[in-house]
Amino acid sequence: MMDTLNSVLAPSSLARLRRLLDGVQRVAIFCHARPDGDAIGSSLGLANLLVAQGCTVMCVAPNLAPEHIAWPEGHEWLYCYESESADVRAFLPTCELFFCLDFNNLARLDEPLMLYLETLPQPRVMIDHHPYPDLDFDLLFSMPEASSTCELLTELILRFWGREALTKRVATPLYMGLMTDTGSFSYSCSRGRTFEIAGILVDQGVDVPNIQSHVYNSRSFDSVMLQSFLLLRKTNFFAGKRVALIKLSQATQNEYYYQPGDSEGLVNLPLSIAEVEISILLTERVNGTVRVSVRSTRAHTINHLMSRYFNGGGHPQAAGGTLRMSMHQAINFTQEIFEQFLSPKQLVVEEGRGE
Ligand SMILES: [Mn+2]
Repeated sequence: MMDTLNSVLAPSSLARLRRLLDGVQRVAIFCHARPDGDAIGSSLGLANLLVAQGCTVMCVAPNLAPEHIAWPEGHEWLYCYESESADVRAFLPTCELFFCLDFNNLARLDEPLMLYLETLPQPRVMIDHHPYPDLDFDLLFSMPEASSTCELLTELILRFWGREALTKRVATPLYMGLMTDTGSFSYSCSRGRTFEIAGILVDQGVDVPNIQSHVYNSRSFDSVMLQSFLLLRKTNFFAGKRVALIKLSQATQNEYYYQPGDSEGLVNLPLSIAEVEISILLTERVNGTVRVSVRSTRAHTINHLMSRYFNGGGHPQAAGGTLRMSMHQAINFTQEIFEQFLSPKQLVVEEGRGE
């Protein structure tokens, strides 16, 4: 596994990064739409490091980052393109370098930001752990074996800047992303190295209980009530309880004052039921599409199914997609696909490109 890391962080790539960073003063860091702990954690980790090196940095997320992950130091550099596009558009053309963290295809930025970014000439450095990276970057650090972008970024920092650059300000958001992308070290961490990296971050001074409490014990009353309501009233079980399907309609979102991030972790809950092997969350969007999020036990690989039938992709046991149909149609379609997927005569699912 060290060999994989050595080829990802090959001397030629590190030399290229050194040339790209040479004399750079202004940097923008992008993360994917509907940012999660790993997206925001890696962005703020790198931002804190570059600011300590004397750079001016803006972190750009396509949509608002939920509060439970947007708290680490440096969060004042975080901008949301949806609501602050004027500030973002004023800053980006003045930059010399762009970093793209926790995504590997510009489409993950959502259309308005993607289309704008495509008009800008700045070189793009990608650091990510999703499979099947797009090659439309000037420099790629891609490692699907890494638990999280935060893990890979920590490796890069250790090799490129050295351990002294890993201050508490840098290490804290990195630990947050490592913790959230592994479900508090319960999945995507089959390599000892993931724990070694966590250990290094802890030794750099991160306050583990404080991070845990910010992320998991700071939910709003409405979001916990929404979760309870959805499990009790809006979840279908089928294929002999092997599949759970949670339906989050616009009406329910309005009733519970739904905020982005309120459904974080929700899709994982049915998997705590012994019989459930696949859990699906359908979220009805204002634009008339339905967001599909899926988690599975290791008995199944669901990312290829998501790219084949749901215009999406992702990791083998955590993937997502989008359906352009009504909520009612999306429920029927999803149930049909997953019933077939689990039937003895399985659907033909070819290897597809990831999200
Ligand atoms: Mn990630």
